[in-house]
Amino acid sequence: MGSSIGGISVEADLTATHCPYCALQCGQWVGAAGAVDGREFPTNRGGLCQKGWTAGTLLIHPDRLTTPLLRTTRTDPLRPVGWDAALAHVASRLRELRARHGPDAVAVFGSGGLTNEKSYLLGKFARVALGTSQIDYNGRFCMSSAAAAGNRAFGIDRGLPFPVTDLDDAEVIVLVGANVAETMPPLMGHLGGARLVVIDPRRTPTAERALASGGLHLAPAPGTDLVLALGMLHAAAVDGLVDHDYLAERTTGFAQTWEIAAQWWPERAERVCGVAAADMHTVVGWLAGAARRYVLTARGAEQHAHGVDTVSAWINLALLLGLPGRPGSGFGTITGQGNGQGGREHGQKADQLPGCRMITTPLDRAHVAGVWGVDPATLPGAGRSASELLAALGRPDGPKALLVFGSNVAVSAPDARSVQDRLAALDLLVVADFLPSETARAADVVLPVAQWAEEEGTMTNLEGRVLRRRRALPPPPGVRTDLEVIAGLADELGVTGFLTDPREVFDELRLASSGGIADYEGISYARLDAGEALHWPCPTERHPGTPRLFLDRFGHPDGRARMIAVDHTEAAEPPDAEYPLRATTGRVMVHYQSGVQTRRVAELTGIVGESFVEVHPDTAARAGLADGSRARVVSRRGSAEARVRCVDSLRPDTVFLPFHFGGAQAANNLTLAALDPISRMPEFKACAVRIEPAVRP
Ligand SMILES: Nc1nc2c(c(=O)[nH]1)N[C@H]1C(S)=C(S)[C@@H](COP(=O)(O)OP(=O)(O)OC[C@H]3O[C@@H](n4cnc5c(=O)[nH]c(N)nc54)[C@H](O)[C@@H]3O)O[C@H]1N2
Ligand SMILES: Nc1nc2c(c(=O)[nH]1)N[C@H]1C(S)=C(S)[C@@H](COP(=O)(O)OP(=O)(O)OC[C@H]3O[C@@H](n4cnc5c(=O)[nH]c(N)nc54)[C@H](O)[C@@H]3O)O[C@H]1N2
Ligand code: SF4
Ligand SMILES: [Mo]
Repeated sequence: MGSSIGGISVEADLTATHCPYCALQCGQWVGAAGAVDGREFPTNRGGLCQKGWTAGTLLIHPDRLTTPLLRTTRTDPLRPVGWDAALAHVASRLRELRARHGPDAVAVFGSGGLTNEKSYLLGKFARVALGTSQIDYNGRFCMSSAAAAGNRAFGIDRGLPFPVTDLDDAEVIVLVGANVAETMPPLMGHLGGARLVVIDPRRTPTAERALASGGLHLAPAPGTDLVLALGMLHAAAVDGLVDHDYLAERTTGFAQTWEIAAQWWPERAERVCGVAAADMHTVVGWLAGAARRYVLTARGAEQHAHGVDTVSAWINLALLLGLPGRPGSGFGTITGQGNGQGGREHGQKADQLPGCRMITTPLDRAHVAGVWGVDPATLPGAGRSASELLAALGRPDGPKALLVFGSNVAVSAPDARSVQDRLAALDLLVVADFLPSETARAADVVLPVAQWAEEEGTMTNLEGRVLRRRRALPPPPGVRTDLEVIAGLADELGVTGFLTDPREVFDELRLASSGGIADYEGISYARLDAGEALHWPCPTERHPGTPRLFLDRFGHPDGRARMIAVDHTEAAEPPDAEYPLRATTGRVMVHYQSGVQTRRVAELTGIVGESFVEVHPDTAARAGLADGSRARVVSRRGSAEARVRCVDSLRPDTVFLPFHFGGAQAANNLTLAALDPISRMPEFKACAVRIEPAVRP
């Protein structure tokens, strides 16, 4: 690499890039042989978590896919094949299925782990080369509830409308369903000065930090956050803490919101969620009494069948106290995947086109069709959401072929066993990956692709800041980039106009996003490589970008934020006599998502090498279990094997499993695909289970 990147001088063989994993996008140096070091960057200040430190081992892992694999019947093993043969086979099967069943017979599943360039090209490929409406992505499982709630309240969906360094000076931060000490460890460095309130059914490491900061840990039952927010809203009102001037100047909808919140006095809310009414008064008092204060949500609050309303309830509280759009205060949601923000802006979502444009809006269609050089009438409409798409696979009216880029749905989708059945019912499953994920192992064709340190591109981190991913070393021989794979397939299908150079793809994306909500037109590789910190929207090359949104106005035409009247709904599957416990799921520090990558890193599996279930000791004893026993957790969908971890601080009615393991240990054998009516987010964080000793084989 050269001697200066972004104004930073570079050692001879080190490349300045960012971590492959989460949305914090910590700065990394990567050496020409794949060695990784922390790099000074505002989100991580030089530090990395264990996943980031060990990411380099996967570049040279023996399981690395280095040749396309193909089989013509599912009973055969996958066999190595050349690229020409693999792509020609896929294209001919796609043509055949399309001719027989129509364009929607082919579906595409993308990822918030893909660069902006890949997300954009995949969306274009689906709409232009395949002509299918059937595209969605794993961000549906991640940010969709937060995005929908942000859109309806603020008119713009940017996870954090401010840089994370703004949090450094906060006095009070309320974290709702966020375990950042494990999910984004370097972020804790930005929260250290504040009194923290952590809302989580479990006493997580983040909750421990809250207690150490003089704050509180509130432990609602899974799926009852909305009631807690209503109780706190009520407490704020009766304690005289409402910011009436702010409500009058900057919001609408208070009267309707209050009609519902008025019925949720803290003691009544306490009976549903289990958090003491006194604590509700305390927390709103802290928030109202501080000058610099934030409310942040993450997946614990959002991954529910009423996740959008739950986020809206927390936004309502933040608005009531006058936080959003004020310097030094705000509401935000903590985006999860590396490109979870950019990945949801550039057209992988069933209903969206690049720039957060809507596929159902004629002007939006016309703009994007113009950039793509096609007739707007040829663009398909909105397709099925991720869960609904997976549930339709192989059905008479559903897709017969699926192309997967960057997701391991066989492990990470709700009710994973039935998703595996659907994959098995397909005529054609194609998976592009660099490792043999559970989904890849089920495929007819596997296409080996480059990893983060082997490719160029851009990512948009949790702050809406666009970053450069840079190539430190070439991919192994035989491996192609996702862009080359997508363009190669388009070519085989006889469709031209698919570029493979990331910079050229980005320049096209800039035009497609121009004038949209997520406007990238003014962002260029040249500006990023010169070290500029560019947050979207950035409409022109002279525009400085927008690190802070909403300071003057919100995104709705009237400039006001909207309070949305929301009320409590019981979880889709409440506990009963047969399944008396609430199971919730989430993450541990050393594993990432479905675990395809981190389960292959010895340093990480040495710390957590198998699934576990956190159980209160009394609950364990009642089930004939003790710390260290092997348990079977059973729901109406299936069961998951896990080692018992007795946790005194856990609610006795709740158990917790990580979702990082597959097969018999998969937490998603238990979960259900009950979907939020607006975001179509599945209820990952609450299902009814019982727990019993594992039957010995
Ligand atoms: N180590 C690690 N880090 C990651 C990832 C990873 O897989 N591993 N993934 C990245 C991605 S894609 C994401 S989306 C983020 C997710 O980041 P987080 O949202 O912080 O992670 P989770 O563990 O899914 O959920 C957070 C907490 O929600 C709690 N919770 C469960 N149910 C409820 C509930 O009903 N209400 C409330 N208030 N809390 C509840 C859980 O106990 C858990 O501690 O992490 C990112 N960072
Ligand atoms: N029970 C439960 N289930 C959950 C959650 C939960 O909290 N509980 N969380 C949900 C959330 S928030 C998320 S984000 C999802 C994530 O779950 P998945 O969508 O399954 O994500 P990963 O496990 O990261 O799988 C990514 C796959 O793509 C590959 N990959 C990585 N980068 C690239 C790339 O650039 N190109 C290509 N072609 N392949 C790549 C990896 O090797 C891996 O096989 O899981 C969801 N599932
Ligand atoms: S916190 Fe996220 S971005 Fe930073 S090193 Fe860990 S996984 Fe990578
Ligand atoms: Mo996520």
